[in-house]
Amino acid sequence: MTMKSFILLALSLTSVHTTTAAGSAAHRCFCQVTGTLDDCACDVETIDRFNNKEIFPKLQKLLSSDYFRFYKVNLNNPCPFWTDHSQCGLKYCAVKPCTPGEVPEGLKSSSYKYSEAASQDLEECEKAEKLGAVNGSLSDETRQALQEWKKHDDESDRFCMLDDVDSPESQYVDLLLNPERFTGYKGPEAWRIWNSIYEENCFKPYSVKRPLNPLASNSGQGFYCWLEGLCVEKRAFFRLISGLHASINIHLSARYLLDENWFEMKWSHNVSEFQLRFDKELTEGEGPKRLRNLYFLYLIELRALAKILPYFERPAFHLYTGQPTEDNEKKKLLLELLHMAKLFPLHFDETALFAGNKKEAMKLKEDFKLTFKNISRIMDCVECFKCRLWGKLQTQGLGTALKILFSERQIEAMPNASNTNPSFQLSRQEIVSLFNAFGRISTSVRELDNFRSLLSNLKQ
Ligand SMILES: Cc1cc2nc3c(=O)[nH]c(=O)nc-3n(C[C@H](O)[C@H](O)[C@H](O)COP(=O)(O)OP(=O)(O)OC[C@H]3O[C@@H](n4cnc5c(N)ncnc54)[C@H](O)[C@@H]3O)c2cc1C
Ligand SMILES: *[C@@H]1O[C@H](CO)[C@@H](O)[C@H](O)[C@H]1NC(C)=O
Ligand SMILES: *[C@@H]1O[C@H](CO)[C@@H](O)[C@H](O)[C@H]1NC(C)=O
Ligand SMILES: *[C@@H]1O[C@H](CO)[C@@H](O)[C@H](O)[C@H]1NC(C)=O
Ligand SMILES: CC(=O)N[C@H]1CO[C@H](CO)[C@@H](O)[C@@H]1O
Repeated sequence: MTMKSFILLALSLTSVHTTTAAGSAAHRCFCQVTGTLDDCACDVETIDRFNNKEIFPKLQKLLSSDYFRFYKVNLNNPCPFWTDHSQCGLKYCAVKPCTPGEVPEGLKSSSYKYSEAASQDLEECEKAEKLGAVNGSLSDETRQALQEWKKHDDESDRFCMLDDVDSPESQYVDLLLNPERFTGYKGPEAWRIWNSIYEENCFKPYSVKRPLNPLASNSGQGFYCWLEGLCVEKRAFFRLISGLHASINIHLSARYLLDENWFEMKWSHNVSEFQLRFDKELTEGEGPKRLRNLYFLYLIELRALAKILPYFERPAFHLYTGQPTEDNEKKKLLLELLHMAKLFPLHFDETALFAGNKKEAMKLKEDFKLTFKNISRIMDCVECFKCRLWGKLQTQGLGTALKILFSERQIEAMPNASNTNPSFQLSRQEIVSLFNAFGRISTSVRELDNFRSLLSNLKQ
């Protein structure tokens, strides 16, 4: 055989090999990531189109604004469940808090008010800020009543532990400077977190031991058979957590540290890392289901955004950073985004959850809430600070979405003074985490498109 024909043959062989491998490599991750999603009336393709073309670009723009990029968080809460010794020594885990000069004046002054003011002033401030967003035509007695109600009710409405933003331990973090990406956090420490979430904080029939822990021997039993036996709410709970887990693992595969030299670090897609996590054959069939759970999570958060629209339509609501022109512009952008979310044709129907027998439903909701709160506490046990930051932000964001979907209170554009029920409220922290958490899920859905093409072009 001449050299030339050998090369030709080799080339044609590779290309044949490439097409089959390409088809199957993409297929093995995405074969089941198509069509109708379980427990809801929506399909993957509709979400892909809607997210990638419409939501994603607008949301990215919104999240780069000052209001949304500065997130106040306490990363120094001790782990309430076990003593964590190993502080993450990996440099990619470091979170760089903002120096005072980097935080916009408007944000700082309100935190100044909160942290420095005497306690009765603090109440005044809180009242001014929270009730200030509400129409001013309330009588003093109503205000007083609302204030009282709110203290009690906010807590009962919540799905999530919120950091004490007034604590001196809480700091602003610039999320744009601290992107969620590969950190190298893995092994027993990371598994302990996921394990305690799935094993101790997820509903499941007690008789079933899921072969989650990679340290334990794999019984070969499929994870998902036990899911069938659960009521829709408990199944939803698991799928939300699994969707969040999938999203985190997509991000670390999409922003993997590929190369590092004296001058720069190169972060980009690591296709084999993605395959290890989501390829059907490499994950005993679980990978594609995890990706479907990501879409489920997407639908839940999207529905919450559609539902919260009237709250942000209030004329008195401002994305306050102290720069009026920019603040108005951003509010306009926010409302455009929410209107877009509202127009999505196949929304999740949250009324299907916690329906049925009232007493049982209430109990179930209470359990759901307590369990989710506990998961938000577990985030304080994550040793890698960068992971802790995004873990806290995303559980808070999801908790806020659940609060929106399942609050007993009306979300209205004009609070009704003669209504004795206090109106629905969100804190700045809840707002920032809600949108940034959705930003993560939206980015993951977008990244799946990138991985799909990378896998199709795979040469090996
Ligand atoms: C809160 C938190 C945030 C993190 N953030 C980051 C980060 O920003 N950057 C980073 O590089 N690493 C992060 N990590 C670590 C990362 O998630 C993995 O734990 C780590 O990469 C090790 O991966 P693994 O392949 O061993 O499996 P893990 O992802 O640790 O999963 C453990 C086991 O859970 C099961 N499992 C995996 N995915 C799913 C799913 N979607 N649904 C259901 N079950 C599943 C599998 O059986 C798997 O063996 C974070 C971890 C935690 C707990
Ligand atoms: C909270 O989570 C911890 C750690 O996994 C677990 O030990 C504890 O039982 C959980 N508590 C509740 C009330 O679920
Ligand atoms: C990509 O991920 C795989 C699997 O984790 C790893 O073995 C490989 O070294 C990574 N590639 C690069 C360029 O870092
Ligand atoms: C305000 O609430 C009262 C009592 O619930 C109701 O009768 C009234 O119609 C409401 N007004 C508006 C404008 O919604
Ligand atoms: C019920 C209502 O709309 N009350 C007041 C809301 O605030 C505006 C502007 O301050 C007043 O004009 C309304 O009367």
